[in-house]
Amino acid sequence: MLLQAVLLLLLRCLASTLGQYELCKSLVSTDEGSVWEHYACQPKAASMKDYMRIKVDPPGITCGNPPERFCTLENPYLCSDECDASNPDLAHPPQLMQDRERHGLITYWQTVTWRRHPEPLLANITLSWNKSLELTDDLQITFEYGRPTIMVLDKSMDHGRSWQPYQFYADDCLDAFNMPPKKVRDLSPANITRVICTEQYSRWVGSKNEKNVKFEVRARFAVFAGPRLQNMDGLYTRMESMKGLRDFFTFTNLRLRLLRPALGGTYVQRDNLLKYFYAISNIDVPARCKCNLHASQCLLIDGNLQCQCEHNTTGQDCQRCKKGFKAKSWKAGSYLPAPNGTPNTCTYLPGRSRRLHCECYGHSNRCSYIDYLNIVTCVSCKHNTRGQNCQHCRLGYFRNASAELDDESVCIECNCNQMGSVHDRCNGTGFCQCKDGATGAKCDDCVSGYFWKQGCYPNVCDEEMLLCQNGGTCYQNQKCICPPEFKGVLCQQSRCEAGKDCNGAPTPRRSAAALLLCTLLAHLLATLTPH
Ligand SMILES: *[C@@H]1O[C@H](CO)[C@@H](O)[C@H](O)[C@H]1NC(C)=O
Ligand SMILES: *[C@@H]1O[C@H](CO)[C@@H](O)[C@H](O)[C@H]1NC(C)=O
Ligand SMILES: *[C@@H]1O[C@H](CO)[C@@H](O)[C@H](O)[C@H]1NC(C)=O
Ligand SMILES: *[C@@H]1O[C@H](CO)[C@@H](O)[C@H](O)[C@H]1NC(C)=O
Ligand SMILES: *[C@@H]1O[C@H](CO)[C@@H](O)[C@H](O)[C@H]1NC(C)=O
Ligand SMILES: *[C@@H]1O[C@H](CO)[C@@H](O)[C@H](O)[C@H]1NC(C)=O
Ligand SMILES: [Ca+2]
Repeated sequence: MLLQAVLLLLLRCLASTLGQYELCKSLVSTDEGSVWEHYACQPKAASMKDYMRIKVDPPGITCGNPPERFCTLENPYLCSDECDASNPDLAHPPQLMQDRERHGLITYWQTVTWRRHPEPLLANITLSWNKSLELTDDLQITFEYGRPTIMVLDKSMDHGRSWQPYQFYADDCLDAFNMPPKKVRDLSPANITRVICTEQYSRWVGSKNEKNVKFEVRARFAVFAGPRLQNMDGLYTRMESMKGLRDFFTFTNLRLRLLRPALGGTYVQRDNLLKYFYAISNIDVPARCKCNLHASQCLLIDGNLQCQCEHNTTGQDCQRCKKGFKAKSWKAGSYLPAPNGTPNTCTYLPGRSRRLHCECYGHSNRCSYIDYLNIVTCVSCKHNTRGQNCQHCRLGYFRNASAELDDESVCIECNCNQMGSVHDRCNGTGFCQCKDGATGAKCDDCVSGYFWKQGCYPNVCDEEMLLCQNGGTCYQNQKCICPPEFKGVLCQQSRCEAGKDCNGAPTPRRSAAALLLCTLLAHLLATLTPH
């Protein structure tokens, strides 16, 4: 008990220090002992650049193959820098956009220079996670040697099948995109999810002064949560009620379309195209796994982020109910009511069972879940019952019509006659299946024309059609008992029929006996007669 109390305190304590929605469940004590309480929960925000896959287009856009020289915008005649893909110290591959920089050494991906001007210098950077994520703070891209003058940030929510613009960036929004320039702080709660074009991150201020391009998440959150995000409940309440707000921060892929590099002024200097290119040293993606408020953990498994789903949900984003837990349709967890939200747990199918004490009509107290059939079934039904709910009679038994389903004598043995029936099973009213000639509910009788002798056999003789002939008598329909002169099943055959033996051998034998009898009689007569 003490241990449990300490554990409880620890969990409560953790819950209060972890922040909001970071626990899916905790053990609470009630009158009936300790039980788990379930809450809406979400994983912690993380630096998702560690998990992103980067693809740059077109092929050959990365500098260094062949090696080339480049200059800087501030001093276009200082062109001592070199990009060489075959030299690790001078190479600028894409992974340098996501590395962890040490000792203040800035590492960056760099493109070829704009040597084909006036053909535009275009590059795409596609970032993929193979997982739905939700932005939790500003997305930030750090450009070395100046920020692009025209750029689009796109997002996909379906693993790159479809894309939509997320934000437009240009030093002149009207000119580049025919959109009026906006800032996030111009947005009201009603149009916070509007896609805007901003000039804030594209104007030339010197390449060292301002390197970052942002997609503002904090400023958008602040519209609901206050300037220092002190009222996150306000934001979470809006997330529940405002259609599209949660989706606005959700993505599986991001794409940067770089459409024109930094120019360092108004015009492109055609005589020094070696100073125009793109270089990115870092892309910060603060986000959390989208688990629909059904998981507090998101782990890297076989190279992919996966929610560790609770509440009997499953799927990469906990977006489905587990098999066997589809009583209600799936629902995302809810942030409301604060502070713990509603888990919207998936539950067992009703009717088939009620949790683990399932319906067995008193013939079993044990159930098990059969995964591949997706059913809960009673185990070891007693009283000769069977079935998912012990609602049927075992083979060889039938339903007692005058007993309730939960009666111990609900099933009556069929008692089929072993000799007369095909097998020992009977139908719902106790009738057995009889062999030819057998009849009766239990098949222990014979139909007429049959006689019983360890089963029913066709009559050999009777008093109607199968009469014994020549004075024979019918014995229990089984055989005719014939007089000595006759034989055959119905005594139909005379023993003399063959002819010659009849007046031969048998007659002298009979005469001898008669002669003997006569002799004896004659003797008797002689002794009795007075002389
Ligand atoms: C960048 O992506 C867009 C959209 O898919 C495509 O139209 C464009 O051709 C791509 N640009 C490059 C340089 O690959
Ligand atoms: C994406 O993630 C899912 C689930 O984690 C996995 O089955 C699939 O193979 C992954 N796809 C790629 C391309 O990694
Ligand atoms: C958003 O709404 C505010 C006030 O309703 C309006 O002033 C602003 O122009 C709107 N912004 C956009 C981008 O439509
Ligand atoms: C999910 O189902 C199991 C039974 O398989 C149950 O023990 C558990 O408590 C359920 N989880 C929730 C959150 O209801
Ligand atoms: C059928 O059920 C009734 C009611 O429980 C019981 O009295 C009767 O004995 C049962 N019949 C048989 C053959 O078991
Ligand atoms: C069982 O078989 C008997 C005889 O064939 C029939 O009369 C009776 O209706 C059957 N009962 C059921 C429930 O099928
Ligand atoms: Ca870097």
